[in-house]
Amino acid sequence: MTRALITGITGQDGLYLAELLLKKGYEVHGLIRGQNNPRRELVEKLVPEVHLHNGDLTDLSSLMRALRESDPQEVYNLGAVSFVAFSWENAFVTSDVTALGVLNILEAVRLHAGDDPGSIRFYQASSSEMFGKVHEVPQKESTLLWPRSPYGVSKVYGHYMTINYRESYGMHASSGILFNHESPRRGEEFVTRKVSKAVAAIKLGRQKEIVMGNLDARRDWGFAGDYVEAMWRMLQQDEADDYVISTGETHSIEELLDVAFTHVGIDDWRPYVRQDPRFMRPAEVDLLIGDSTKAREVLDWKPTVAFPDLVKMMVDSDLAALQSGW
Ligand code: NDP
Ligand code: GDR
Repeated sequence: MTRALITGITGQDGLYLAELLLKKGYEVHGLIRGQNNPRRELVEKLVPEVHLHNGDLTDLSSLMRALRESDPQEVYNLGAVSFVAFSWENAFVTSDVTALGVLNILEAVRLHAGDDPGSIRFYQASSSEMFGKVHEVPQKESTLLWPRSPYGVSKVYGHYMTINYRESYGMHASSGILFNHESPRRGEEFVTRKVSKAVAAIKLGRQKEIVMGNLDARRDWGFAGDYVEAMWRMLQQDEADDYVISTGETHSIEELLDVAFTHVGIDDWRPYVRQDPRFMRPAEVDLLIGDSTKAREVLDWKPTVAFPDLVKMMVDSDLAALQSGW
């Protein structure tokens, strides 16, 4: 039975990946932080088979212990401070976890693997935020990285450190440069979920408006369930490598609002949406659209959920949750 250790098990991707690996017959281990993590209950409810280990990406000895206890053949590093807007206000914490945390886990894996550094396959959750002020459209693996936030800068550090461990020590370390991916499990601070939840509440007469930031930004949004499949496929390759994972379509925040409101029968969203500088960012990533040709050819991966279906899935899920009194 293959054993995998997932950091970030309580997050959106951690939960989907745990479900996928369990379905494939893996023994799944997850790293959970904090002395009374409020999301432990959710993990125990959704994926009760997962073995949880206390640990934090900023604490090397806790990572060594989790590796010793789980002794995995595959490690997926999904843990991060992942909210871009938050990263300006908490740049040090973001760097500590999202950048230096990658160094910690890579080093822990290297030490745990001992004489055979390639024996543990490692996945790093890199991000399209690394492209930032984009230098090429669409963005691919070779596009120049120009991050625009402390989060983006941290991800660039983790990305290059992963490549460096591969090249220096022969580790089987791959990076997935994933574009935005969403689901009903998306954190409520991110724009798709903020919109789906608010639209559901407005439809049911429980909320009057949504207060938002920049409506012009464009993102390449896919479904998280598809994207964790790509992570797994990367680690099944003989050679470690880096891959862009994206749909190849881009949509603005305005289009997101169009689809979400229309789905509940409201044709004009403008009376319900107010912009506030509070939600504007010091530097914006204006346009993201990924070219995932390499992943499609080498990994035989492709997305299965189109943008309008993704938005409708999220709105329907929030409607159902609100109606059931959740
Ligand atoms: P989430 O924000 O949903 O989850 C982040 C996870 O990281 C949580 O489990 C969180 O735990 C954990 N974490 C935070 N700080 C630490 C720490 N100090 N030590 C250990 N774990 C920690 O993110 P997603 O699931 O959406 O994303 C997964 C990864 O993929 C992240 O690295 C993200 O940056 C990256 N990514 C995400 C994309 C997306 O569109 N979703 C796109 C590209 C990259 P806790 O519950 O305790 O806070
Ligand atoms: P992003 O996701 O920054 O792309 O990072 P987010 O959903 O937060 O923002 C997307 C775009 O929407 C604009 N926006 C708003 N965003 C939020 N959160 N709230 C608002 O009210 C709002 N109004 C407009 C933003 O300015 C931005 O342009 C996500 C995270 O999951 C990262 O961890 C991941 O690496 C990248 O996706 C790829």
